[in-house]
Amino acid sequence: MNGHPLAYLDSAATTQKPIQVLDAVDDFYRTKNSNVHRGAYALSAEATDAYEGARAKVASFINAGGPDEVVFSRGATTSLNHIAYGWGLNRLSEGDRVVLTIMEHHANVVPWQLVARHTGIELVYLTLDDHYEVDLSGLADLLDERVKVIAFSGMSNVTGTLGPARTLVEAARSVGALVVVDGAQLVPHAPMDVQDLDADFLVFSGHKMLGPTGIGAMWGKPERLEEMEPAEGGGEMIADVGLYESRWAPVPHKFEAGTPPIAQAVGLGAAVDYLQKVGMEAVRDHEHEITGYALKRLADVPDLTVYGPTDPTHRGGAVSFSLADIHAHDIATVLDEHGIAVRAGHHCAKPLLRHLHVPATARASFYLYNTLDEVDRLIDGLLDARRVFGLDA
Ligand code: C6P
Repeated sequence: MNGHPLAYLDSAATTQKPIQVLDAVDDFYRTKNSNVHRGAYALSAEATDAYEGARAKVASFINAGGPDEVVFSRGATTSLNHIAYGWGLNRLSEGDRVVLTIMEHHANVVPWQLVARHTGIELVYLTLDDHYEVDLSGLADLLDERVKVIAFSGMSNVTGTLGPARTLVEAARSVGALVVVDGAQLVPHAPMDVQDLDADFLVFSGHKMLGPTGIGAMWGKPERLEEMEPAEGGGEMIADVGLYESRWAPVPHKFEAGTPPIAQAVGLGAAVDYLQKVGMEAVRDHEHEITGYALKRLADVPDLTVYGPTDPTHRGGAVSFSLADIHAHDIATVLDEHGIAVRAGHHCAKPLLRHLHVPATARASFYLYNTLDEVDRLIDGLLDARRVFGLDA
């Protein structure tokens, strides 16, 4: 890239794909391509088996009670919209509260705002403290029967802050509220056990965990999925259709309207196989090492501010920073000239950036294929940015 080997430090945006995933998608299209749950012929049965097999793999990856607890969707965003519309719109009303955190991605803010427009519910935010941890000091005062949902990110895509899942699940239970965990940045990076997590819903995206784009999942507790209405209607999701009323197919199919992303699901299944073979503990430990090394080396770059917790074992591998008053896009441009890919901007987390009083940050994010050498190259690139923008003059 620009005359250098690519150092891809943007896995929080999307990850690279192993050959096993590419092969699985290719093999599906070459040998099994047909629609699922429809054709009364062998090829369609094979496609259906591959699609449902992928569901079973994803269910086992997060230790779900069974494959029917996993709904395939386009990704975390679509899953959160399903929950907000399918559950929130039908079950929330004026005076009810949804508690979010200031570090939420827009995907866990805007759908609730849309529900608020229709229902008059109130959105309430927990902020971050000076250590970039979710500030829980006001939580106890917030908790009353008005709180119906607590929805939070398992790991911030900007600061790497971990959502305090245990505390928030306990808090929600104490007032009978639902828990929605945005696992877009969590599920790809650490072992996940939904039975241990004990939330009501968990969402994530396949493309952030070595899988294809266009596929993701919503896990839900069986009773929640039963009581939830579909947010989309159409083929595949019905048991019967009359002129004025319809009945839904059983869970999870009632949430999968239309032809699903079949090859993408198969690719996600292969990604899950790959991650399980590596082992999620190993993935997590590797990222702790890289993130720890990055934080240590970034601390030595003059005029550089990191926005996020300092302990690499209690945070994710998304590391946002600014360098003096150089615009984040300019930093990314200089790094790009060194073959280093980082993201710059508001990272679809504008409330958080406002809270941090910065218009944009540069962000390096790591995954299992990144190396310490790439971190060294990042540091060299940042030192070059200092020279380019005259900070060393
Ligand atoms: N964050 C990033 O560069 P989708 O786009 O549906 O796959 O994922 C949405 C999403 C939801 N929650 C969190 C915490 C996220 O980080 C993301 C996606 C990307 O940080 C793209 S903005």
